[in-house]
Amino acid sequence: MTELNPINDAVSYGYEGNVALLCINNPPVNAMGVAVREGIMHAVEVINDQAKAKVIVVYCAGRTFIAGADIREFAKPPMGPSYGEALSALEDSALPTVSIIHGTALGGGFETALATHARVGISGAKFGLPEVLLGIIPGAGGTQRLPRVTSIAYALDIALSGRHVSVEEGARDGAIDRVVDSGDPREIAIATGREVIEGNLNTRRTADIDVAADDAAIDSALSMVQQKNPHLINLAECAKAIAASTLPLSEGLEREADHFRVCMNSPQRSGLIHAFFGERAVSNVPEAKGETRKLDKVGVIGGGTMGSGIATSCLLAGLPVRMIEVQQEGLDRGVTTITKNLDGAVSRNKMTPEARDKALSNLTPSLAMQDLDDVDLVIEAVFEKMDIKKDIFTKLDTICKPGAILATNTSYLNVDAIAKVTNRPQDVLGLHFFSPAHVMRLLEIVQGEQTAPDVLATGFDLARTLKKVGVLAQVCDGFIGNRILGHYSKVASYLVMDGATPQQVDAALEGFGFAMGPHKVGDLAGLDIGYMTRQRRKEEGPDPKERYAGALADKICEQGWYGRKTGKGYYLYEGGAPVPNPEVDTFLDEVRAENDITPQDFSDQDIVDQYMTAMISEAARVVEDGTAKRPVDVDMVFLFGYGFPRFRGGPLHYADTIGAKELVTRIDTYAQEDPTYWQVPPLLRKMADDGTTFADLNS
Ligand code: 3H9
Repeated sequence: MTELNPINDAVSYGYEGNVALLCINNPPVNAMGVAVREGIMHAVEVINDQAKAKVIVVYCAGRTFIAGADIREFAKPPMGPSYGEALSALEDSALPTVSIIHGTALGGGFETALATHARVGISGAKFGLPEVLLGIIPGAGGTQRLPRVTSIAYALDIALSGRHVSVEEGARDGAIDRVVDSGDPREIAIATGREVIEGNLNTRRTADIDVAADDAAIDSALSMVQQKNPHLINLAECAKAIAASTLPLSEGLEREADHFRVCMNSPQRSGLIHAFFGERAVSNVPEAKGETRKLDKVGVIGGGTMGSGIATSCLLAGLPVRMIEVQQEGLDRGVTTITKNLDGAVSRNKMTPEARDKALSNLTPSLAMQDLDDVDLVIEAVFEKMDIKKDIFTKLDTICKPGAILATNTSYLNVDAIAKVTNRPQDVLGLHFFSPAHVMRLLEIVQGEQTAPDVLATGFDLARTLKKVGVLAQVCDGFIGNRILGHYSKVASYLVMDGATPQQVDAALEGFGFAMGPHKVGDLAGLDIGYMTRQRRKEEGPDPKERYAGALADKICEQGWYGRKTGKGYYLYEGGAPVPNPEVDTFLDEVRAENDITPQDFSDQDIVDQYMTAMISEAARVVEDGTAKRPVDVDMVFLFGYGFPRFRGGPLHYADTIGAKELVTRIDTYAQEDPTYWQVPPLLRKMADDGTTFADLNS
């Protein structure tokens, strides 16, 4: 095999007869950083100058073709040649250029392929323009060159969805010129080069292709993005850039650059990129690494919504599940729910009917807890009552084999108190799933006082197996997410008691970007859960100085109205869209009268500011006392478990956009009305004093 000559650390070139090879090798994903851009430019120049070849074939080493621009460079000042300069070198090369796609050619990677004169995909490879998912648009010619080789309508579909497309589909639509069977990218590069020389594969400059205008497709894309994602500015910018592809390429590229700049400068870009790296950062902790225990068979205790969702999630990942219930009726209900969940996956084309049948054959329902004697992991998902949980863990301690991991899915209760009833507290941890557990991607991995390191690492291993985002949390009432929720949800109640309506609070927060306001979420989750928690806290003796937030919700629950499942809550559910429940107004009048409250006016901005400041305050305390390891862990909990708008990056990323000083000023102002609830977290005060940010604490 001919040795390649390095241009720099990332790019090398060489010859196989008349075929010039241009190899990119920039692990792990061949991101197109400055060295790759520089290397491509120089290699194309050298190969053309040496005049030894008849074609240049670009391929990548490692697991994938170029997976995109190096996103980490976005935060730095521009360096080296631009993307446009590097890609023009390939497009304007006198020798024909061809790219060989394996793995995933994404963003700037696919744009590189579009700038070459032909594209060959290795079967199984994917391509796409996922830039919109990062808050930007394709900025290296993708909006101009993809319509040239396909059409405006197709380019809109690919660039606005960000979806990964099989090269087989691309070959049908013109994005890919040829698909070849699997093989080594270098061998395929050599064979493809020879095909070009022999005239068996046509090449042509993408820039020379004209684009047919399609105003109808552009108009419909613009109205679709406005309707579906009104918050995201980059989608419309992307559609407008694609509309410019009917211009000569150089003019179209200028338009693309203008639209790209708008997005690069937007806080949405920073929020979405924080989310991209944050999703990966949460498992980049020592606790997630190291030895793990075997995880071949799982037991789930409880066939309710939660237990069935957890079991579904495990079955979807190919894990055999033994599900335990105390009565046949509950067990049957659990099996029915799991079957429905899996049927739903089939109808959404997420799995085949055969895969569903195989998953169901992996489920063993049982009424005997003794049947958990051979599982590697048990996840208890029963009623939130400490006595019941203690009883179950006492039994598990005698039933389960040595080394089996015993997990509780409790949302609030003390994992250490549960672990203490066993003789193996080192094998116990919390695995807190979010409902519906087979859909929601968050898994809080709760470390008990005595949880063994390999048990914790196995928790992260489970998250990976279930394709979830595992976040480490320490024991406290509610862990990371529910503890913060418990704090800021009071503000939603105070705002309503003090003059806003539940609908106004919901609308203001939906305007901020939440898919649903807190009252709609409460109705959906079931108001009885919060009611029970408040009753429990009343028994434990609440802080007498703290203003009671549950007065209105209690009145609603006392009617037996628990939200959607009973047809009534803050809203009425009588088919169609929810409408405000008029009786809530009466309860609200009563609550205000009982508490001597004169209602005031709140603007939507007041509502968002108070709600977000409360969320950030408790989140700061959670970071300060170590319940969450870093601010980014809190952010990911909220993105993946609580419907926090992804484009805002998470509560603490958002906090940095406001600044600690302003947050402290706000809290001090709110505290004039209610000094018990509104207190400046010491961490926030310190950050305001020394001018630091939550981002500083992540690094
Ligand atoms: C773009 O191209 C803009 C252009 O239009 C030009 C504008 C001028 N940069 O996900 P993984 C890291 S925008 C830097 O775990 P997988 C990642 O953080 C870009 N780093 O692997 C991780 O690091 P660590 C458009 C990147 O096999 C490691 O690589 N492209 C980048 O599960 C492994 O990643 C995209 O949006 C990057 N672009 O999935 C594609 N990508 O080990 C983004 C990854 O330290 N990437 N890293 O945690 C992906 O979707 C997935 O990484 C991919 C591999 C599917 C490629």
